[in-house]
Amino acid sequence: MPSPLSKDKGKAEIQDDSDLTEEEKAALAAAAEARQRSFERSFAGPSVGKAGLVRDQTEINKVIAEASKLTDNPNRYYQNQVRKDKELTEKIEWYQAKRDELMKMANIPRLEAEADRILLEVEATRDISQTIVHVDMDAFYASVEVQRDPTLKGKAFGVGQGVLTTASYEARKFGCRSGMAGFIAKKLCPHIILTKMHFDLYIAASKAVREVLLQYDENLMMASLDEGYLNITPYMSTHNMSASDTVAQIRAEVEAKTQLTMSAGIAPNRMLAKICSDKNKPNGQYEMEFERSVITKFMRDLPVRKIPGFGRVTERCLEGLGVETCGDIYTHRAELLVMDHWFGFRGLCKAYLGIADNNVAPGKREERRSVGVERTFRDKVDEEDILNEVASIAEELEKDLERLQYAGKTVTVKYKLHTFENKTRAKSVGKYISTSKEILPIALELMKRELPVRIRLLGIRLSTLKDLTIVDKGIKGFLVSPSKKRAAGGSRTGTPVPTENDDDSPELIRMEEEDEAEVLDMTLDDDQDGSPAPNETLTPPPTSALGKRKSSENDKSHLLGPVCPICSKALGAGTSNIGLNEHIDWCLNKDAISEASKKSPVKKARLENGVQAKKAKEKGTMLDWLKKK
Ligand code: TTP
Ligand code: MG
Repeated sequence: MPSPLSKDKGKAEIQDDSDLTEEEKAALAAAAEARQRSFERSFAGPSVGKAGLVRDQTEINKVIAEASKLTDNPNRYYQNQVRKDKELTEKIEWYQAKRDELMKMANIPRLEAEADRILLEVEATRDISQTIVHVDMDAFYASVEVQRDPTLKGKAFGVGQGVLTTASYEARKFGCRSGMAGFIAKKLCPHIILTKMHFDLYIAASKAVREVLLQYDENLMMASLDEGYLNITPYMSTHNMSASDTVAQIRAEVEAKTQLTMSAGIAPNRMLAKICSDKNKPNGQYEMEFERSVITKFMRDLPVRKIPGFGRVTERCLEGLGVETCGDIYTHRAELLVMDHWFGFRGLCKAYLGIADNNVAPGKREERRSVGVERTFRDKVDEEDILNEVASIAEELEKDLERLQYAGKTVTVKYKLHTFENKTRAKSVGKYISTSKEILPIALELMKRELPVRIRLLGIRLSTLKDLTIVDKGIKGFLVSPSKKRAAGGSRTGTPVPTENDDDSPELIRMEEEDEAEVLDMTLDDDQDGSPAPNETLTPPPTSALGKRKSSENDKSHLLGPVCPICSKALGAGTSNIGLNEHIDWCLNKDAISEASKKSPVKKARLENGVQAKKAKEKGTMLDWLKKK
């Protein structure tokens, strides 16, 4: 990024600015301001882009940040946000430094040409033959609550008392939204009413909606209680109806049957349909033109955050690389291509082009084997702190179980030592359990036996599940795919560096978060998804340079001179490709080993055996690609 500040002066540590020029001082002030705004934004939560939030978000973020300072729990939440923000900032700086390092030796026109070639390849996969619809109920729990208690109609209210699962559109005008702590909602909207939840009612309403939808596509893909995907292509053709008429009819039927309104998006793929369903919310529909040029134009100005699967962390990391809209992906394609390993270039191309999966098929809820929550943090040793964390995770797990409608018999506590070793301890009980009150004593018992430990990840998982939606045959399969609301789906995976997913904030239920693929070597459940997220989400940040690798291209063209892309060393004019490759292999292994040795003796040993380096090579990385010339 061009900046009036020299690299060293740009560092936050500057105390004395007397030797700075006016331009440098202004740049510093702007950077500080941006940092503060970004920090305040970290309080905004995952549902920050929700329909109906009309109050100025910057203002809201300030109120939330201020209110968070005043919790009973002496600043723990606030301090945690401060820590996480700092770590995310470091992570972004690391990405920036990596980008600069790789770009220093890159041949930009050639990188751009390669990026264009990949874009063409991705473009060739575009399919606009199917009409996909995403439907999403408006303020779902809140609307059901109004049916239960009509006095709530027209009022600012939230559903859920400790944490809001949703807010009425009247409350959203004040900035109240899903995932927000009740006390913060009250700060933003002092007259807000907080109601209890009534899951049985939401499930019944969802079932009624689903019955209507199934008339239009028997392969209906429910993504949660209140949203789903349909492929209406066959229906349109057999009934000789347009997409918009079909969808208007669906919405009218749903409303007639349930007295609840729904919004819908019509597009050639699931990602676009989902984005579109939010466009005319509440009680509206939006149809994307099935035209390549219209779609790409639509994507160009779309903030990356609007892409399902791009959460807060991805948003900020991409922003750090100059990418705020999908159009910026193209502008920065050379940098993003060299960052393929961390950002998944093909996924970004898909976002830029508006290309995604158009497959609509019922998910397989019955395949879920467990529901779990994990959190990562900096090393924790304090026993009380660890046990508090267990309690807080158990509460979060209860919410996920309630939401996903599961109970289970086996409680597993998983932790990761500071040496990166994973341990799990499990205990089964004779009856199905699902509340924190039931899970916590077991989890505590399991964890207490392990103390003292120095850990950096903690998780609780419930398995041997029972599907609580299978009350009778009619409801079976009703929640066919818990997919999209994946964070709520339980799996929290972690990197050594905290991510948005290692949140111990009141953001109990995090929907629309990015795929928790920021994983080194652990995943609690593997039964997520069905999500339309087109992206390959971020791979591990700085401390996990050897984490998950992305596939890359097999291009044979030269991008760099005989300069090692890892250590920047010039290898001499006569160095052949074989010589360059040998050097890169050596460098990769050397980096891998030194990286690992800073962290884990176990990993170090594995790496020294060449296992990891071989794995990385097999999977293919940007570096492999750079090597293949
Ligand atoms: P959403 O469809 O995301 O929200 P909504 O239906 O309340 O509002 P909108 O009009 O914007 O679609 O979620 C559906 C329901 O899922 C919501 O009513 C409550 C529940 N939910 C949670 O429990 N936790 C969450 O974090 C979110 C976002 C939703
Ligand atoms: Mg909804």
